[in-house]
Amino acid sequence: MSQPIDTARFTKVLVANRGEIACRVMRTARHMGLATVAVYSDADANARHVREADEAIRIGPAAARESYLNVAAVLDAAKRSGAGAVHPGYGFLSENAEFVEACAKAGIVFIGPPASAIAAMGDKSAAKARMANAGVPLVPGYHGDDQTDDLLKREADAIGYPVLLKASAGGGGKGMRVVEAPDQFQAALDGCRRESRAAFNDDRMLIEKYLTQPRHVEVQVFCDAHGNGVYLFERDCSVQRRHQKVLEEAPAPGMTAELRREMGEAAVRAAQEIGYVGAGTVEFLLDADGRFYFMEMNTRLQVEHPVTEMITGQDLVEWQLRVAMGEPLPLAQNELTLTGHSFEARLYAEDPEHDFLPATGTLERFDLDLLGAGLNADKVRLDSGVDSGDTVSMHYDPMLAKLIVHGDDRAQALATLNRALAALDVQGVVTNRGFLQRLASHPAFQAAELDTRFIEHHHDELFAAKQYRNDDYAAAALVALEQLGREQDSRAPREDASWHRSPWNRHDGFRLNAPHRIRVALCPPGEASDDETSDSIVTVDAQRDGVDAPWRLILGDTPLEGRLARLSGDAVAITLEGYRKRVQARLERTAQGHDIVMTDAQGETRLTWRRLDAVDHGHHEAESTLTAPMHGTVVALLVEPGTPVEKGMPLMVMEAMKMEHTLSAPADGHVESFHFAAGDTVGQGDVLLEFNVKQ
Ligand code: MV4
Repeated sequence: MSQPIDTARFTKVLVANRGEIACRVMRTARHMGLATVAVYSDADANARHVREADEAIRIGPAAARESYLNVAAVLDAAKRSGAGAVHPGYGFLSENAEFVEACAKAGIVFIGPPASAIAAMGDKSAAKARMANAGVPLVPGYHGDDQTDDLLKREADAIGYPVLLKASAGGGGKGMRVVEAPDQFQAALDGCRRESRAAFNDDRMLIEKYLTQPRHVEVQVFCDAHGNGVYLFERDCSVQRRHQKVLEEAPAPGMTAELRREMGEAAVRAAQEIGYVGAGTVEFLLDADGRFYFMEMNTRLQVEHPVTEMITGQDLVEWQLRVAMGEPLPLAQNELTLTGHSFEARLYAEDPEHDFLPATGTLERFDLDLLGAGLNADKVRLDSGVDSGDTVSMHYDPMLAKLIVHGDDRAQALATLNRALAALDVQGVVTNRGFLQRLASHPAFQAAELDTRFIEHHHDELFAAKQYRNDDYAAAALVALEQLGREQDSRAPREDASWHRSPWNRHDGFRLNAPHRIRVALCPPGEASDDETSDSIVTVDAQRDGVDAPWRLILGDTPLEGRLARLSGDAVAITLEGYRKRVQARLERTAQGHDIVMTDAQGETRLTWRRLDAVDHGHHEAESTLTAPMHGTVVALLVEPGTPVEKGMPLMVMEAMKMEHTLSAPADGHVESFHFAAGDTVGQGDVLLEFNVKQ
């Protein structure tokens, strides 16, 4: 069935969104040769989506209601820019039928379904009636117009308890109540009605049999304007927290080919029943017995669409743009294939230790060290709306980015996810990264024992305080020692006895000679105190005979021999008693002090540290030496020995790896002697000069 349609070719697309989805949509638009227009609120004037756009238009103040949700302002931006089409992303105006109609009136293509399809799914009761009509399985229940108390009670009794009361106007878990027994029905009905009147100005209810351990399995569908519809298989999104998805995967574990086809075909029938066009998701509850039931339809592209892209090798935003241009679907059902397995983990700026309170601040670092973690760039994707240096405000959803991975099978993909989570360097803003690692490495998750109460069910293990072992303290001590070795100013730690100030600063690659004996104190984050006798503090004594010698550590009374070798990026190899492990090691400044964060596929180990005492210098208390960290050439000597210099003043210039490095005074004092002259070649570890610190 083919009907003539206006080919609505457009060359410029406005993205009516922000964050990762705005960046993601623009990436595909660019690849397709389209010009991109971003919109921004005052809070986002320099946000990543604005930086990446060809053009960007201010649409109002920070508050979403006055900017990203403001139909008139977004439409005005589309007209001003001359964009032929608007992509709404998800959230904001993506399921706003009024906005869709306003676009049509202005002659602008809305990249999404017709307003009528959005409206058809907006009302749960009406939608259920239409789904029943299309032969889509429904949870046994009642979704009629008669809303008298008596009738609803009789229907609930007939369905059998427990039942679930849902607001007809609700969705996404809003306005739902479980009723366990008949004598609780009336009170629950009254409460639920009150809530939905307040939230939606509509108190119509529907009743369903309550499934106690369902999985959330949703089918990606796509329809074009020519009457074609396909499904791009399913995703399992059972791991949620308060109806907020956390981990998603495709395909859903345990699906048979037959169930996949039945669910897929039911989903396409659901979409075609309401005249759907574009990308949509039909959500099902999958019961433990393998039966599935329609839950709701999301009439937009979803956050978790990348897992479908990974297993199908298709770009769903490209499909959306092509369908919006009037083209037929790029592939037919029998041309779509499912390869391997994919996971998505959502990185939120929120604090799992404090009831997931949203976090704000400046992202000092935001990087994914693929190389250091030994990851294949084809198998890992980071969809992000932020970069290092960006600020995270409280105005919008706290999702920062999504980490998406692909593997040949579920186990391989999950191992890659854990490795990639460990390789993510995010500093300055508290995130749920550690929580994602605990989830993704949980034995029940690894065994695909999924249901919608997974987090609740495994709460104790997911939130248990980490148990620290001797090896954790020793490894952290080695990271601290390496950092101290790079440090310029040997006196800073002694002056700075508090946990709150930086015991180091990074200037260039030159290091002060490692002192003969160092003590560091380590403790779990949040337990830092100035009381050195506190039980939670472990002190480590460290000594070595030279830069190439191993560290001899004493932890409490346990002696250990250890080494640290830097690999690439944040990757280091830590060897303890001949047992070598590769981890990502970072130093983070936190509110409590300075943390050493070591991540590997098993999760995150975080210890707050400080240096306890300084150096045993023998007779030359205040004398230091500066050594070359690598092979190079001396370019110039900048001061006369004996001339007083202030801390930070340049003393010497060296060239190494085709770069000039300036070596500066570690403290107020003077150069006692230089060991080399301009033009000399120096080797790694050579003492370059003796420095006398002013007392
Ligand atoms: C249910 C259900 C059990 N039985 N319906 C939650 C969101 C909304 N779209 C529907 N939801 C549910 N409906 C019946 N008949 C359990 C849920 C549910 C849920 C569903 C998917 C993912 C997470 C969930 C968490 C709690 C409850």
